[in-house]
Amino acid sequence: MRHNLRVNGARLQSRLERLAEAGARPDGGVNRLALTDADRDGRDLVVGWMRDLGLAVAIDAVGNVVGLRAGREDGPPVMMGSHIDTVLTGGRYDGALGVMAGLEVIETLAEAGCVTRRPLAVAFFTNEEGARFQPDMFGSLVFTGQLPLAAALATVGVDGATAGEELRRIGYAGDAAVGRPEVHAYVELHVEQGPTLEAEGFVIGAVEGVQGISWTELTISGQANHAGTTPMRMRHDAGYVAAEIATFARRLAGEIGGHQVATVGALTLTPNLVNVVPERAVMTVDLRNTDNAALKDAERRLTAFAAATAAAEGVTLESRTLARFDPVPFAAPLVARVEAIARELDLAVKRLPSGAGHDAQMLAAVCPACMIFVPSAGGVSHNIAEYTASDLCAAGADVLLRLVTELAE
Ligand code: HGY
Ligand code: MN
Ligand code: MN
Ligand code: MN
Repeated sequence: MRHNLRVNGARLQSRLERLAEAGARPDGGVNRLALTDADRDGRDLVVGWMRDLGLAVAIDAVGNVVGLRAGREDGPPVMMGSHIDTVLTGGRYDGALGVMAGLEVIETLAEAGCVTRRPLAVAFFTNEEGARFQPDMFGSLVFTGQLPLAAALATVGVDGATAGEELRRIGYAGDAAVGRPEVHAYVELHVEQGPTLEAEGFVIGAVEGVQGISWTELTISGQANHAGTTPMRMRHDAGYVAAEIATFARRLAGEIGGHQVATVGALTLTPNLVNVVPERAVMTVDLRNTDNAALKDAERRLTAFAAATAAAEGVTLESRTLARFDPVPFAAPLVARVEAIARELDLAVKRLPSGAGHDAQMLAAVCPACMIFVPSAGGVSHNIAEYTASDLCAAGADVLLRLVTELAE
Protein backbone atom coordinates (compact mmCIF):
# COMPACT_ATOMS: atom_id res chain seq x y z
CA MET A 1 0.00 0.00 0.00
CA ARG A 2 1.63 3.23 -1.15
CA HIS A 3 0.81 6.18 1.06
CA ASN A 4 2.26 9.43 2.32
CA LEU A 5 1.04 8.98 5.86
CA ARG A 6 3.12 10.25 8.73
CA VAL A 7 2.79 9.42 12.40
CA ASN A 8 1.63 11.92 14.99
CA GLY A 9 4.90 12.66 16.77
CA ALA A 10 3.24 14.54 19.64
CA ARG A 11 0.93 11.60 20.39
CA LEU A 12 3.90 9.20 20.30
CA GLN A 13 5.80 11.48 22.70
CA SER A 14 2.82 11.71 25.01
CA ARG A 15 2.54 7.91 25.27
CA LEU A 16 6.30 7.62 25.93
CA GLU A 17 5.99 10.16 28.75
CA ARG A 18 2.90 8.48 30.17
CA LEU A 19 4.56 5.05 30.14
CA ALA A 20 7.66 6.50 31.83
CA GLU A 21 5.46 7.29 34.84
CA ALA A 22 5.20 3.54 35.47
CA GLY A 23 8.33 2.89 37.53
CA ALA A 24 9.35 6.55 37.52
CA ARG A 25 12.45 7.13 39.65
CA PRO A 26 12.81 10.31 41.73
CA ASP A 27 15.88 11.20 39.63
CA GLY A 28 13.84 11.19 36.38
CA GLY A 29 14.87 7.75 35.24
CA VAL A 30 12.72 4.63 34.97
CA ASN A 31 12.90 1.40 36.95
CA ARG A 32 10.53 -1.22 35.50
CA LEU A 33 12.45 -4.39 36.29
CA ALA A 34 10.75 -7.43 34.77
CA LEU A 35 7.72 -8.77 36.66
CA THR A 36 7.79 -6.11 39.37
CA ASP A 37 4.77 -3.98 40.32
CA ALA A 38 6.15 -1.23 38.07
CA ASP A 39 6.29 -3.69 35.16
CA ARG A 40 2.68 -4.64 35.91
CA ASP A 41 1.66 -0.96 35.90
CA GLY A 42 3.34 -0.46 32.54
CA ARG A 43 1.75 -3.62 31.15
CA ASP A 44 -1.72 -2.58 32.32
CA LEU A 45 -1.28 0.82 30.65
CA VAL A 46 -0.15 -0.63 27.31
CA VAL A 47 -2.82 -3.34 27.29
CA GLY A 48 -5.38 -0.60 27.92
CA TRP A 49 -4.09 1.37 24.93
CA MET A 50 -4.17 -1.77 22.79
CA ARG A 51 -7.82 -2.34 23.70
CA ASP A 52 -8.66 1.34 23.11
CA LEU A 53 -7.26 0.84 19.60
CA GLY A 54 -9.52 -2.15 19.06
CA LEU A 55 -6.71 -4.70 19.09
CA ALA A 56 -7.46 -8.28 20.16
CA VAL A 57 -5.06 -8.82 23.07
CA ALA A 58 -3.50 -12.24 23.74
CA ILE A 59 -1.25 -12.95 26.72
CA ASP A 60 0.77 -16.18 26.61
CA ALA A 61 1.98 -18.26 29.54
CA VAL A 62 5.24 -16.33 29.92
CA GLY A 63 3.47 -12.99 29.87
CA ASN A 64 4.25 -11.97 26.30
CA VAL A 65 1.47 -9.61 25.12
CA VAL A 66 0.35 -9.41 21.48
CA GLY A 67 -2.28 -6.94 20.24
CA LEU A 68 -3.71 -8.02 16.89
CA ARG A 69 -5.41 -5.80 14.28
CA ALA A 70 -7.39 -7.72 11.65
CA GLY A 71 -6.40 -7.36 8.03
CA ARG A 72 -8.58 -7.61 4.97
CA GLU A 73 -7.50 -11.24 4.93
CA ASP A 74 -6.61 -13.74 7.67
CA GLY A 75 -3.12 -15.15 8.09
CA PRO A 76 0.12 -14.51 9.99
CA PRO A 77 0.49 -10.83 10.97
CA VAL A 78 3.24 -8.38 10.28
CA MET A 79 4.45 -7.72 13.82
CA MET A 80 5.98 -4.63 15.43
CA GLY A 81 7.25 -4.81 18.96
CA SER A 82 9.94 -4.64 21.59
CA HIS A 83 9.88 -4.71 25.40
CA ILE A 84 8.67 -2.48 28.23
CA ASP A 85 10.78 -3.85 31.05
CA THR A 86 13.85 -1.76 31.89
CA VAL A 87 17.09 -2.06 33.82
CA LEU A 88 17.21 -0.56 37.33
CA THR A 89 18.64 2.72 36.06
CA GLY A 90 16.64 2.82 32.85
CA GLY A 91 15.42 5.60 30.62
CA ARG A 92 12.15 6.17 28.77
CA TYR A 93 13.13 4.95 25.29
CA ASP A 94 14.90 1.55 25.53
CA GLY A 95 12.18 -0.91 24.47
CA ALA A 96 9.31 1.48 25.07
CA LEU A 97 9.90 3.31 21.79
CA GLY A 98 9.36 0.17 19.71
CA VAL A 99 6.09 -0.66 21.43
CA MET A 100 4.75 2.91 21.52
CA ALA A 101 5.68 3.40 17.86
CA GLY A 102 3.78 0.21 17.03
CA LEU A 103 0.66 1.63 18.69
CA GLU A 104 1.22 4.92 16.88
CA VAL A 105 1.41 3.14 13.51
CA ILE A 106 -1.88 1.36 14.26
CA GLU A 107 -3.57 4.62 15.29
CA THR A 108 -2.26 6.48 12.23
CA LEU A 109 -3.61 3.77 9.91
CA ALA A 110 -6.94 3.70 11.76
CA GLU A 111 -7.32 7.47 11.44
CA ALA A 112 -6.64 7.18 7.71
CA GLY A 113 -9.14 4.34 7.37
CA CYS A 114 -6.40 2.05 6.06
CA VAL A 115 -6.84 -1.70 6.55
CA THR A 116 -3.85 -3.70 5.39
CA ARG A 117 -4.24 -7.02 3.60
CA ARG A 118 -2.36 -8.93 6.28
CA PRO A 119 -3.18 -8.51 9.97
CA LEU A 120 -0.87 -6.24 11.97
CA ALA A 121 0.36 -6.96 15.50
CA VAL A 122 2.04 -4.97 18.25
CA ALA A 123 3.89 -7.07 20.84
CA PHE A 124 5.93 -6.65 23.97
CA PHE A 125 8.00 -9.55 25.22
CA THR A 126 8.67 -10.48 28.83
CA ASN A 127 12.06 -9.87 30.46
CA GLU A 128 14.02 -8.57 27.49
CA GLU A 129 16.58 -6.94 29.78
CA GLY A 130 17.65 -9.93 31.86
CA ALA A 131 18.61 -7.56 34.68
CA ARG A 132 16.52 -9.49 37.25
CA PHE A 133 16.04 -12.88 35.56
CA GLN A 134 18.62 -14.46 33.25
CA PRO A 135 18.81 -15.27 30.44
CA ASP A 136 17.67 -12.01 29.00
CA MET A 137 15.02 -12.08 26.30
CA PHE A 138 13.46 -15.19 27.79
CA GLY A 139 10.00 -14.03 26.70
CA SER A 140 10.90 -13.92 23.01
CA LEU A 141 13.00 -17.09 23.43
CA VAL A 142 9.87 -18.92 24.59
CA PHE A 143 7.72 -17.18 21.95
CA THR A 144 10.00 -18.53 19.22
CA GLY A 145 10.36 -22.02 20.70
CA GLN A 146 14.02 -21.55 21.64
CA LEU A 147 13.50 -21.96 25.39
CA PRO A 148 11.02 -24.31 27.08
CA LEU A 149 8.26 -22.46 28.93
CA ALA A 150 8.99 -24.46 32.08
CA ALA A 151 12.60 -23.29 32.10
CA ALA A 152 11.56 -19.64 31.88
CA LEU A 153 8.95 -20.02 34.63
CA ALA A 154 11.44 -21.79 36.90
CA THR A 155 14.06 -19.04 36.55
CA VAL A 156 15.14 -17.61 39.90
CA GLY A 157 15.98 -13.92 39.83
CA VAL A 158 18.90 -12.09 41.41
CA ASP A 159 16.52 -11.26 44.28
CA GLY A 160 15.52 -14.91 44.82
CA ALA A 161 12.04 -14.57 43.31
CA THR A 162 10.81 -17.19 40.81
CA ALA A 163 9.62 -15.91 37.44
CA GLY A 164 6.49 -18.10 37.36
CA GLU A 165 5.37 -16.91 40.79
CA GLU A 166 6.05 -13.29 39.87
CA LEU A 167 4.02 -13.63 36.66
CA ARG A 168 1.10 -14.93 38.70
CA ARG A 169 1.56 -12.25 41.36
CA ILE A 170 1.34 -9.41 38.82
CA GLY A 171 -1.54 -11.04 36.96
CA TYR A 172 0.30 -11.87 33.74
CA ALA A 173 0.61 -15.65 33.96
CA GLY A 174 -1.39 -15.57 30.73
CA ASP A 175 -3.11 -18.41 29.02
CA ALA A 176 -1.34 -21.69 28.26
CA ALA A 177 -3.72 -22.12 25.33
CA VAL A 178 -2.17 -19.08 23.65
CA GLY A 179 0.37 -20.91 21.59
CA ARG A 180 3.15 -19.55 19.43
CA PRO A 181 1.42 -17.65 16.63
CA GLU A 182 2.99 -17.61 13.19
CA VAL A 183 4.48 -14.24 12.24
CA HIS A 184 4.84 -13.09 8.64
CA ALA A 185 7.62 -10.58 9.40
CA TYR A 186 8.88 -8.67 12.45
CA VAL A 187 10.12 -5.07 12.56
CA GLU A 188 11.49 -3.50 15.76
CA LEU A 189 12.17 0.22 16.18
CA HIS A 190 14.74 0.86 18.92
CA VAL A 191 17.12 3.54 20.09
CA GLU A 192 20.70 2.75 19.07
CA GLN A 193 21.98 2.91 22.66
CA GLY A 194 25.40 3.66 21.19
CA PRO A 195 27.21 6.74 19.79
CA THR A 196 27.47 5.99 16.06
CA LEU A 197 24.39 7.56 14.47
CA GLU A 198 24.60 10.81 16.41
CA ALA A 199 28.40 11.12 16.03
CA GLU A 200 28.23 10.60 12.25
CA GLY A 201 25.12 12.70 11.68
CA PHE A 202 22.64 9.96 10.71
CA VAL A 203 18.95 9.83 11.62
CA ILE A 204 18.15 6.20 10.83
CA GLY A 205 20.13 3.00 11.40
CA ALA A 206 19.44 0.06 9.10
CA VAL A 207 20.51 -2.66 11.53
CA GLU A 208 22.36 -5.52 9.84
CA GLY A 209 22.24 -7.86 12.84
CA VAL A 210 22.99 -8.33 16.54
CA GLN A 211 26.44 -9.19 17.88
CA GLY A 212 27.21 -12.32 19.88
CA ILE A 213 26.53 -12.13 23.63
CA SER A 214 28.21 -14.16 26.39
CA TRP A 215 27.10 -13.73 30.03
CA THR A 216 28.89 -15.71 32.76
CA GLU A 217 28.58 -15.68 36.56
CA LEU A 218 31.77 -16.51 38.47
CA THR A 219 31.68 -17.55 42.14
CA ILE A 220 35.08 -17.33 43.84
CA SER A 221 35.46 -18.89 47.28
CA GLY A 222 38.49 -18.17 49.48
CA GLN A 223 38.91 -17.67 53.22
CA ALA A 224 37.79 -14.84 55.44
CA ASN A 225 40.63 -13.63 57.58
CA HIS A 226 41.89 -10.69 59.57
CA ALA A 227 42.99 -7.80 57.33
CA GLY A 228 45.69 -6.81 59.81
CA THR A 229 47.17 -10.01 61.08
CA THR A 230 47.11 -12.27 58.00
CA PRO A 231 50.43 -12.24 56.11
CA MET A 232 49.97 -11.66 52.35
CA ARG A 233 51.47 -15.09 51.55
CA MET A 234 48.79 -16.80 53.65
CA ARG A 235 45.77 -15.14 52.10
CA HIS A 236 43.04 -16.73 49.96
CA ASP A 237 41.49 -13.45 48.94
CA ALA A 238 38.39 -13.88 46.73
CA GLY A 239 38.12 -10.12 46.27
CA TYR A 240 41.64 -9.84 44.90
CA VAL A 241 40.99 -12.63 42.35
CA ALA A 242 37.73 -10.95 41.26
CA ALA A 243 39.55 -7.66 40.80
CA GLU A 244 42.29 -9.34 38.74
CA ILE A 245 39.66 -10.98 36.50
CA ALA A 246 37.84 -7.67 36.01
CA THR A 247 41.07 -5.91 35.05
CA PHE A 248 42.03 -8.77 32.73
CA ALA A 249 38.64 -8.60 30.98
CA ARG A 250 39.10 -4.90 30.32
CA ARG A 251 42.64 -5.43 28.94
CA LEU A 252 41.45 -8.40 26.85
CA ALA A 253 38.83 -6.26 25.06
CA GLY A 254 41.56 -3.77 24.16
CA GLU A 255 43.87 -6.50 22.86
CA ILE A 256 41.20 -8.18 20.74
CA GLY A 257 39.91 -4.86 19.42
CA GLY A 258 37.27 -4.55 16.71
CA HIS A 259 33.79 -4.71 18.23
CA GLN A 260 35.01 -6.68 21.28
CA VAL A 261 33.59 -5.36 24.54
CA ALA A 262 33.87 -6.68 28.10
CA THR A 263 31.96 -5.63 31.19
CA VAL A 264 32.03 -6.71 34.82
CA GLY A 265 28.68 -5.22 35.79
CA ALA A 266 27.94 -7.01 39.04
CA LEU A 267 30.41 -7.80 41.82
CA THR A 268 29.41 -8.79 45.35
CA LEU A 269 31.97 -9.41 48.11
CA THR A 270 31.26 -11.31 51.31
CA PRO A 271 31.42 -10.24 54.10
CA ASN A 272 32.17 -6.90 52.38
CA LEU A 273 33.81 -5.34 55.45
CA VAL A 274 36.77 -3.02 55.68
CA ASN A 275 38.86 -5.25 57.91
CA VAL A 276 38.04 -8.74 56.62
CA VAL A 277 39.77 -10.48 53.71
CA PRO A 278 36.85 -11.35 51.38
CA GLU A 279 35.96 -15.02 51.56
CA ARG A 280 33.61 -14.91 48.59
CA ALA A 281 33.11 -12.93 45.40
CA VAL A 282 30.25 -13.34 42.94
CA MET A 283 30.72 -11.48 39.68
CA THR A 284 29.30 -11.32 36.18
CA VAL A 285 31.29 -11.06 32.96
CA ASP A 286 29.54 -9.76 29.81
CA LEU A 287 31.59 -10.36 26.63
CA ARG A 288 30.29 -9.41 23.16
CA ASN A 289 31.60 -9.31 19.60
CA THR A 290 30.14 -9.27 16.10
CA ASP A 291 32.77 -11.92 15.24
CA ASN A 292 31.81 -15.22 16.90
CA ALA A 293 35.28 -16.74 16.55
CA ALA A 294 36.84 -13.73 18.29
CA LEU A 295 34.16 -13.92 20.99
CA LYS A 296 34.94 -17.60 21.60
CA ASP A 297 38.64 -16.71 21.81
CA ALA A 298 37.83 -14.05 24.40
CA GLU A 299 35.78 -16.55 26.40
CA ARG A 300 38.62 -19.11 26.30
CA ARG A 301 41.26 -16.60 27.36
CA LEU A 302 39.17 -15.22 30.19
CA THR A 303 38.34 -18.71 31.49
CA ALA A 304 42.02 -19.70 31.42
CA PHE A 305 43.13 -16.53 33.20
CA ALA A 306 40.45 -16.89 35.88
CA ALA A 307 41.40 -20.52 36.56
CA ALA A 308 45.13 -19.75 36.77
CA THR A 309 44.60 -16.74 39.04
CA ALA A 310 42.27 -18.69 41.33
CA ALA A 311 44.73 -21.58 41.58
CA ALA A 312 47.62 -19.26 42.42
CA GLU A 313 45.58 -17.64 45.22
CA GLY A 314 44.32 -20.97 46.54
CA VAL A 315 40.65 -20.14 46.02
CA THR A 316 37.99 -22.17 44.21
CA LEU A 317 36.16 -20.94 41.11
CA GLU A 318 32.71 -21.93 39.87
CA SER A 319 31.39 -20.68 36.54
CA ARG A 320 27.73 -20.53 35.42
CA THR A 321 26.61 -19.50 31.93
CA LEU A 322 23.78 -16.95 32.23
CA ALA A 323 23.26 -16.42 28.51
CA ARG A 324 25.08 -17.23 25.28
CA PHE A 325 23.81 -16.07 21.87
CA ASP A 326 25.71 -16.29 18.58
CA PRO A 327 25.61 -13.22 16.32
CA VAL A 328 22.31 -13.02 14.40
CA PRO A 329 22.05 -11.40 10.94
CA PHE A 330 18.75 -9.74 10.00
CA ALA A 331 16.93 -10.45 6.71
CA ALA A 332 18.97 -8.73 4.00
CA PRO A 333 15.93 -7.74 1.90
CA LEU A 334 14.36 -6.06 4.93
CA VAL A 335 17.58 -4.27 5.85
CA ALA A 336 17.70 -2.96 2.28
CA ARG A 337 14.08 -1.77 2.54
CA VAL A 338 14.81 0.11 5.78
CA GLU A 339 17.65 1.86 3.97
CA ALA A 340 15.56 2.62 0.86
CA ILE A 341 12.53 3.87 2.80
CA ALA A 342 14.73 6.14 4.91
CA ARG A 343 16.09 7.62 1.70
CA GLU A 344 12.55 8.02 0.27
CA LEU A 345 11.77 10.02 3.42
CA ASP A 346 14.98 12.05 3.03
CA LEU A 347 16.40 10.67 6.27
CA ALA A 348 20.17 10.13 6.42
CA VAL A 349 20.63 6.39 6.96
CA LYS A 350 23.57 4.15 7.85
CA ARG A 351 23.92 0.39 8.09
CA LEU A 352 25.35 -0.83 11.38
CA PRO A 353 25.36 -3.83 13.75
CA SER A 354 23.55 -3.77 17.07
CA GLY A 355 25.77 -3.79 20.15
CA ALA A 356 22.76 -4.55 22.35
CA GLY A 357 20.63 -7.66 22.38
CA HIS A 358 17.05 -7.35 21.18
CA ASP A 359 13.92 -9.48 20.84
CA ALA A 360 14.29 -9.11 17.07
CA GLN A 361 17.26 -11.47 17.20
CA MET A 362 14.97 -14.17 18.58
CA LEU A 363 12.13 -13.50 16.09
CA ALA A 364 14.74 -13.81 13.31
CA ALA A 365 14.72 -17.56 14.02
CA VAL A 366 11.08 -17.88 12.92
CA CYS A 367 10.45 -15.11 10.37
CA PRO A 368 12.19 -12.37 8.37
CA ALA A 369 13.13 -9.78 11.00
CA CYS A 370 14.85 -6.42 11.02
CA MET A 371 15.41 -3.36 13.19
CA ILE A 372 15.30 0.37 12.71
CA PHE A 373 17.55 2.49 14.95
CA VAL A 374 17.30 6.14 15.85
CA PRO A 375 20.14 8.02 17.56
CA SER A 376 20.77 8.06 21.31
CA ALA A 377 21.91 11.41 22.66
CA GLY A 378 25.56 11.05 23.63
CA GLY A 379 25.26 7.34 22.87
CA VAL A 380 23.96 6.87 26.40
CA SER A 381 21.55 4.12 27.49
CA HIS A 382 20.90 1.90 30.53
CA ASN A 383 21.23 5.25 32.25
CA ILE A 384 18.57 7.64 33.54
CA ALA A 385 19.88 10.31 31.15
CA GLU A 386 18.88 8.25 28.08
CA TYR A 387 17.33 10.64 25.52
CA THR A 388 16.20 10.71 21.90
CA ALA A 389 14.55 13.88 20.56
CA SER A 390 10.87 13.54 19.64
CA ASP A 391 11.46 14.40 15.98
CA LEU A 392 13.95 11.52 15.74
CA CYS A 393 11.47 9.15 17.42
CA ALA A 394 8.83 10.25 14.90
CA ALA A 395 11.26 9.79 11.99
CA GLY A 396 11.92 6.21 13.08
CA ALA A 397 8.18 5.61 13.47
CA ASP A 398 7.56 6.94 9.94
CA VAL A 399 10.04 4.39 8.57
CA LEU A 400 8.30 1.70 10.65
CA LEU A 401 4.87 2.81 9.35
CA ARG A 402 5.95 2.67 5.73
CA LEU A 403 7.82 -0.65 6.04
CA VAL A 404 5.08 -2.56 7.85
CA THR A 405 2.33 -1.33 5.51
CA GLU A 406 4.49 -2.46 2.60
CA LEU A 407 5.06 -5.87 4.18
CA ALA A 408 1.37 -6.22 5.02
CA GLU A 409 0.21 -5.94 1.39
O1 HGY B 1 21.96 -6.48 27.43
C1 HGY B 1 21.35 -6.19 26.43
O2 HGY B 1 21.93 -6.06 25.38
C2 HGY B 1 19.88 -5.96 26.44
O3 HGY B 1 19.62 -4.64 26.84
N1 HGY B 1 19.19 -6.90 27.28
MN1 MN C 1 16.05 -2.73 24.57
MN1 MN D 1 18.19 -2.58 27.42
MN1 MN E 1 18.18 -4.99 24.59
